[in-house]
Amino acid sequence: MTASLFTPYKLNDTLTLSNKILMAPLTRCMADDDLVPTQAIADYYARRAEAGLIISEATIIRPDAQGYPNTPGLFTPAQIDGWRVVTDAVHKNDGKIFAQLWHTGRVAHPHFFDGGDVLSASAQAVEGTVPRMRELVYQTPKAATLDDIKQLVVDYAQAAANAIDAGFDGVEIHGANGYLIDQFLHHDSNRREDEYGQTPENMSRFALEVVDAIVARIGADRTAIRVSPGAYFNMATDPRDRDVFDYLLPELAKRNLAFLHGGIFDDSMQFDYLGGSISTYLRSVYTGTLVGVGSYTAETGSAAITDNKFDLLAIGRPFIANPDYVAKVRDGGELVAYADTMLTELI
Ligand code: FNR
Ligand code: 8K6
Repeated sequence: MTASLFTPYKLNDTLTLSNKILMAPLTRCMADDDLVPTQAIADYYARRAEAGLIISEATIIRPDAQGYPNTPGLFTPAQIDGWRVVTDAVHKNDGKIFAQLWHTGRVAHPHFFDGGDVLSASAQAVEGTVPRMRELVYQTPKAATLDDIKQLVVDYAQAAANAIDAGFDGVEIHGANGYLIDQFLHHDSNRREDEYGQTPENMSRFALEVVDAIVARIGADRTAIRVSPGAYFNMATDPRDRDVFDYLLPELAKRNLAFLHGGIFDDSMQFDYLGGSISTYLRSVYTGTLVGVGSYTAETGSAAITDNKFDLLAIGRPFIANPDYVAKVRDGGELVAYADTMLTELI
């Protein structure tokens, strides 16, 4: 029933995965106070090395990208050294690991970076407060100037180069879940009137500039991206967003990236303006390797791959509960059910 997951998958001439199960990126908020990954984090990922590919927890590209406590970074020498311990441990167990590169944009909070501006596409705040730190109310961001945007693109590319330096096999650009790149891609958060706003081409410009800068630094074979065409987290819905993704996705396909990954918690969610689920929509407009995700089991995910709904399956919460998820699925072992209380510990 899960056999389709256990054949190798060639992403490109550089990378072949040993199976089709990816570990989804999972923020754990357990880096040290300098945002350096610890030995416990290295051990946690090493235990999961049987995944065809691990995608790291979202990792911030620079200080003002931070929106949650103790999320790791990839911008200081100590952070790069800390990640090298992680990637060495994963490689020693024959695994592969990509870094997920993150800027939270308007979901950042100056509490984490000693004040300073919160940047977004436009001065449109997201409602609410930082999870688990309810006293921190989200602020109205500053609309990024053209100079800010140039610097952000440079900093994304530098973080990608740092990831390779730290021994990662590649990077996944976090363009999903209502964070900075996604804030340019949705009308709720992008009200700009310059060349980064209003039209699908303009609203896609920042995402494509980041992709192109990273590809120029580390190569398309080692570059992937995650996107959320359906607004569901930190973002309000606007049916006009469809046109933006109808433009963006074929542009991404032209770039021959390692893969495209949907950003969603439950792929059975239907979006009227996308004509179905996230994976159905992405499959209809994107021609390259597609990663499906969102409340799948190994059985339902394997069936979706057999039905050609997507090519690779990412598993999130079950991987938190079962470090040996892949072996259990392969050998028919009993899975431990995920519970939110497991987030306090790295098993
Ligand atoms: C997430 N998710 C997530 N997504 C992402 O792109 N970057 C991240 O850092 C995180 N962090 C994160 C933390 C926790 C605790 C959860 C539960 C989720 C979303 C995750 O990658 C995945 O899309 C969802 O969990 C849905 O997949 P599952 O869990 O149903 O297999
Ligand atoms: C990028 C991730 C930030 C991480 C913080 C922890 C997230 C915990 C999520 C728990 C799952 C809740 C699902 C809510 C999704 C919204 C769906 C409508």
